[in-house]
Amino acid sequence: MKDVATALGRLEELAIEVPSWAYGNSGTRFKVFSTPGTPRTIQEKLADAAKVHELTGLAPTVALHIPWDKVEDYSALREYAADLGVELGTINSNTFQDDEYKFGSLTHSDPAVRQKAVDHMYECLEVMNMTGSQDLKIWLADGTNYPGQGNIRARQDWLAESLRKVYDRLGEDQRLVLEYKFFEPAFYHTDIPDWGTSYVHCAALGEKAKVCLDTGHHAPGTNIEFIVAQLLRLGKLGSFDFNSRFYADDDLIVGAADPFQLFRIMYEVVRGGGLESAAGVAFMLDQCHNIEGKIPGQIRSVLNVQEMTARALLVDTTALEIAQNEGDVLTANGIFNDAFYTDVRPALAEWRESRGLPADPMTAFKASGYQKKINEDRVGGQQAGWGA
Ligand code: PSV
Ligand code: MN
Repeated sequence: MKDVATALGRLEELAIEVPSWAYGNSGTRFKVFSTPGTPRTIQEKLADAAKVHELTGLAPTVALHIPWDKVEDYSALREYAADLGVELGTINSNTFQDDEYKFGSLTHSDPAVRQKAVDHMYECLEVMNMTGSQDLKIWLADGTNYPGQGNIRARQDWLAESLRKVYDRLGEDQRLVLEYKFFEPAFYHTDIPDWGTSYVHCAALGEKAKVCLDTGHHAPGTNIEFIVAQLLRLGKLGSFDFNSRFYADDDLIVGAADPFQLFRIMYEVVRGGGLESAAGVAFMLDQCHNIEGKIPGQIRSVLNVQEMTARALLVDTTALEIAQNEGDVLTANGIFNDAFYTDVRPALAEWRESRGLPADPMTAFKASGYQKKINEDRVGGQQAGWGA
């Protein structure tokens, strides 16, 4: 195995973007529980996100969702974030909550609806110009529920046409990241169901279009690390939306359901050069905290990504390659697993302390009194939720 200190040295390169919506209330179609201290405004969401960064040193940027986080003055919001010690990150578009989008947005058969969705993307690009954000994330709820309901072939053409309009407006340093999901809210067919479809559109668009891989958007049993390896190989892995799932798009804490899967994904990231900034892979969370504390939920999430990255960095790649080339199946498997089973938590605690961070950010959050303070301060008003 590689030396722990050398491996941890590379962790400096890891930054994980947190989503503004993780700090708001969320739930299932059965119930949304409200929680004391939940932010009422984007400014309060940013304050909570800044706390996560302050205690972990891992989350310097915050993704916004438009229109959920719409404000009058984005330059002021940018400064507000900077004063808190964070920056505004990816702008997530939203073409799934307007009545006109019932049968699709960028893929709708009606050109007027497609144009409305394109105009929303233009609005997001303008927001990006003011926030200094690099990425426009597009996830579409588009699809159909019944065979025959829509022209699945024509919808691909409309999608390509709409995406082209958006792509052509990107600024020099801006990118479009296209997220795929094989089901929900449409159940018969989804217009961007898989990485291949996303890749096909991104390849046609050009260099500034990349694939967004949301770890919750695959069928059970899908080998996600293979997709990571392939997209890195093609230079098309733009970003991750990290979360974890037992059944579907559960949006649970990344690494909670299957830490070994997260380790395997991070191993492919490391191997494919995805940790290096030149690779341009943005690591983001896309999660909801329905029953657990939201801020500690986010702290635990970024720590999980860091921990599995640290373990991935421990893999003795030289020995592994030799075993692989010799066809020594069990030695290769053993080398891989040795890294996964290594407890890096004490080394990570030391690593944090050496950087002036709390050894245990979860305990530090509890001791900080921050939750008590926001519970007392944030009384009245409308708590933020999925849609506000
Ligand atoms: C859709 O399930 C998704 O993963 C997209 O990224 C959305 O923007 C996000 O969830 C909303 O939570
Ligand atoms: Mn997502």
